[in-house]
Amino acid sequence: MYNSILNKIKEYDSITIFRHQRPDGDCMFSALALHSFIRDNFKEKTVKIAGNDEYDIITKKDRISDAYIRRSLAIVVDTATAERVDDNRFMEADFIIKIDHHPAIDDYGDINYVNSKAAATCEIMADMFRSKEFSSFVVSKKTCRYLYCGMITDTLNFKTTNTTYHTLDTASYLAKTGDLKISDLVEYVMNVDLDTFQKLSKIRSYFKVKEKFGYILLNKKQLDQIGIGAAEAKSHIDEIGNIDELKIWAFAVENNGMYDCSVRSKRGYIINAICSKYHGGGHSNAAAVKQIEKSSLDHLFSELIELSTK
Ligand SMILES: [Mn+2]
Repeated sequence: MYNSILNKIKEYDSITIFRHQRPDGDCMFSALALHSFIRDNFKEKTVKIAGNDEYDIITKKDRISDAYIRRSLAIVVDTATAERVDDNRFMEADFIIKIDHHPAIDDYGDINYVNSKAAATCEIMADMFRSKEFSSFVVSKKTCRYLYCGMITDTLNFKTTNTTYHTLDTASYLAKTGDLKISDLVEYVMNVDLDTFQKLSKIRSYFKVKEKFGYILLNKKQLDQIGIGAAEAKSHIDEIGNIDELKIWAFAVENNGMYDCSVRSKRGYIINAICSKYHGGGHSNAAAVKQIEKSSLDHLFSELIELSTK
């Protein structure tokens, strides 16, 4: 696998890195890490990052012509399905490599490097960079920093259910190789500003509990009153993620007259199967659905409430 990926990177002069819509930290930082790795080791190649949606603390998007993409090797990171890719021109690339840690429901790559046991795409990418096959290449401090930042965003600083010995071993490798200032990086990706903190206080006042299921549901009017966008509000689901009594929790927002909802759960409470009934998906303990009717959202919540009692 590593050799076939490496050979493709060697083969192409033009590389385009793609990521998913509304990128999170793991997605953004794995794209940046790959970009920096290719820059450091293949100076004669051009490498660009596609995608229009921004990630709040750091973003990079290049203007890329159709012709460039057609002659490119496309490497798509952290994206489970083809329809989630931010910029569907990736399908026109000459060759496609998928690198991801979501359950493999869509093998849209010509090479699919998927490890759903990894806590983050950055963890997989670090595996590749430290492999025997890649051993003659430089893994710079900057690359290590990006990978570490991606890992802490997806694992909430190493506390999600998918954090393993291997996750920490990878983090340790990155900390050593990159000479990382760990607390500075945690501050950089995890701190919130005062305005956000005050909005979060208002958001928390909408928190409700049914059985062992806790949720926040905000309609358009409530979002406007708080002064926060639907996607941004929902990204704060981890605010309700540390409650002893709860097995499952969700954050739903009205968005264009429909509802988007993120769901999280404790180990043993498998939620992606339920979310997939509503055309959503994700990991066993972190999943989401998008653009469903209020009545479907009510059904989803009933299923989650029932599961939470088991
Ligand atoms: Mn991820």
